[in-house]
Amino acid sequence: KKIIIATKNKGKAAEFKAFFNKTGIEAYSLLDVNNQLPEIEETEKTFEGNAALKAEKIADVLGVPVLADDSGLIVDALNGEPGVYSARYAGEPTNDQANIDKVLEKMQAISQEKRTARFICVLALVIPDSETIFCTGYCEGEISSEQAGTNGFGYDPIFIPAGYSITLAQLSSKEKNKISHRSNAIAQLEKWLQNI
Ligand code: ITT
Repeated sequence: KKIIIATKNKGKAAEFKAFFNKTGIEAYSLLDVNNQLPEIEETEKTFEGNAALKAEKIADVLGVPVLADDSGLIVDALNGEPGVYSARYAGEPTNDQANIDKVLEKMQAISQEKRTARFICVLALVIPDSETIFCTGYCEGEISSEQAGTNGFGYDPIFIPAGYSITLAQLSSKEKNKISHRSNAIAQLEKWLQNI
């Protein structure tokens, strides 16, 4: 059994591999596949739309089961920003440090109790000749006043999960994977994976 994870994001790929390692399914990301694959522009305005777009385009070309992840950070005090634009909040190509700096700067004047935020992960699973399956996971927390930690990727250094006093980037990957939006979404997907 084999699945392609339609991502070029190293951090995501590592988290999916850690999960699929525990199953009988071999997982490859787009960083491992060297076929001529289409460049996918994320043109949709929803996480579901972009996840479906990524999974369906790659499945069309490869004809095998494909899983795509569209995820992001939703900050209440920023009216839901960076949201679907999380990867390119400070411009393209993705620059995690510039994205972090932009969030911290915009939130400079906001007190700690108003810094609530959540990560969302929407997964789209395409198995050839069946309908696309969607699962959504969340991780609640707040934005720290300063960045801390070097583990993980993206906004992990400024996200303190609810019930913790350190950032996701200060947790081990094992600890992050117990509580993350991605592992929450993957848990809901598990029952569908037997159809692969
Ligand atoms: P692919 O489309 O190739 O999968 P991407 O990075 O462009 O990679 P998204 O469009 O889904 O993926 O953007 C997600 C962004 O949200 C990502 O670049 C991070 O900045 C942020 N993000 C998502 N999950 C995260 C996590 O677990 N920890 C920290 N930041 C995360």
